[in-house]
Amino acid sequence: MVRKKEPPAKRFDLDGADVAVIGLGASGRAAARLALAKGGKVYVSDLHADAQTTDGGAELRALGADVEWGGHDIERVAGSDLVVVSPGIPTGAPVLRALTDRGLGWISEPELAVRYFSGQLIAVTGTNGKTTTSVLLQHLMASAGRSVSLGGNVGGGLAPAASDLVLDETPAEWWILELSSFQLGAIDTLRPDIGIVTNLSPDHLDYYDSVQAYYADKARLFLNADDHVGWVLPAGDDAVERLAGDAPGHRFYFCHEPDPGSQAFVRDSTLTLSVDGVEEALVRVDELPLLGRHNHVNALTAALAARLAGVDARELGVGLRSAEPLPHRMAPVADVDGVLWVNDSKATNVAATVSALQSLERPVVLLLGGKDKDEEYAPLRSALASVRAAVVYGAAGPRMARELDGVVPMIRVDGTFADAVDAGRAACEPGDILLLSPACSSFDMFSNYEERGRRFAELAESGP
Ligand code: UMA
Repeated sequence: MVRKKEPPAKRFDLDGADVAVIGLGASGRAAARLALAKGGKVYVSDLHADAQTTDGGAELRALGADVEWGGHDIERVAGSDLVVVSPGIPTGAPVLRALTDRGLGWISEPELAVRYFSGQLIAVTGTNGKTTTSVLLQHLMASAGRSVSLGGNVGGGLAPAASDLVLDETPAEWWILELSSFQLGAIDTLRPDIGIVTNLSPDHLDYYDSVQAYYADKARLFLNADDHVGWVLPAGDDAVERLAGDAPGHRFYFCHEPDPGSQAFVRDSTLTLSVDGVEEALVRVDELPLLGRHNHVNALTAALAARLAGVDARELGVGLRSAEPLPHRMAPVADVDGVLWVNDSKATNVAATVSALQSLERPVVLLLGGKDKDEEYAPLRSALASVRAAVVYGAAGPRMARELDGVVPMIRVDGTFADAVDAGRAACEPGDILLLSPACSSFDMFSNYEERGRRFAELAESGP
């Protein structure tokens, strides 16, 4: 359905070129491996020198890279033919400021990867639901027999960085890349054949100066748009429409309610597509193995994109019935004395928690807290109205307690994560859901949201 783009006019030859890679995380390591494989003379550096960093560095050294940890040689970086920057490095970091001051630019790792890919690209961005949508889309295409690989910002060990896909022995015909705003902020030639925006709301305000700056990076998805691109967008979302502006391409819309302008919706409790003006019923929502209304929307999004990629309605029905929930995203982890424990630790911002709460029909006791990312908590107020009790904990606890005062019975816990979970357990009645959907990142108590989610599941098993 979506026509293939013209081959790129410009080739990118790294043979003998000086390539600087900033950061020795998953992204930097993948970029360095790819640049080495393409004949580049690679210098990789990282500000830190912890064991994970030095182990990664040693691997790259063995492959022929020049590796430095504990700092960046700014002159060397500035003198390189190409600089590839890891997404977690703020543009205000001294090494990037030094490049900016010299009028020099850099690219992100997925931009490097797509320069060596001539197949069809599906790019997935948005504030929430990116990973669920991307993984489900891969499942729908793979189960329909398409040659497809998933990579990018996915994380959690579920998929590699984009550059690793280039080095696959048998390259896939289709790539699905999940792209964060940080990665999109430094693209240059990347142009999707199908581009998806799941939704848009404020996030990463600990990194960006303003919501506008975050949206501006997201908007770069549309940078190289042409008439061949199929855009998959939420219906009636003004912020997303502003992001897309007047970008060329065909727009297709998804929406939970049947909306006259949308091509994917729920009608009579059934996920339905209407791409060519003929309605195609895919699967009843109660047959979908993913919990919650927002997951129905993620499924509509993925199904619409797969349909544009040529998967037919029958194949989509089969794929949707065999989908599996992702870990840490509305994942039921235990049923303890009639209380369903649901791990939504990946909800690291307010919008994700609001959407989790809106998607559940049973009474909820909510665990809320973590590292404060300077987001406003007020948008939680109306969603909290239906909650039996909220336990607020962690570094964000005091501000949450202040900003949400009087909205919901609130239990303030100043102790450990286990203390917070115990308080939540005690507040539940049989039939309730104990929901970890904390609206904050985990870094005040854990190294990442996965560790937080695993701890929650362990506490369900171990009892009070
Ligand atoms: N560093 C420097 N100099 C600096 C600052 C940092 O060298 O001035 C170093 C750090 O010491 C660290 C590295 O740079 O070693 C930074 O790595 P990174 O934070 O970019 O992380 P990676 O391990 O490379 O993983 C990144 C994505 N992480 C982030 O965007 C924060 C991963 O997304 C992604 O899977 C991976 O690239 C491959 O594409 C994870 C994520 O949390 C899942 N993403 C955020 C999200 O989804 O909300 C955006």
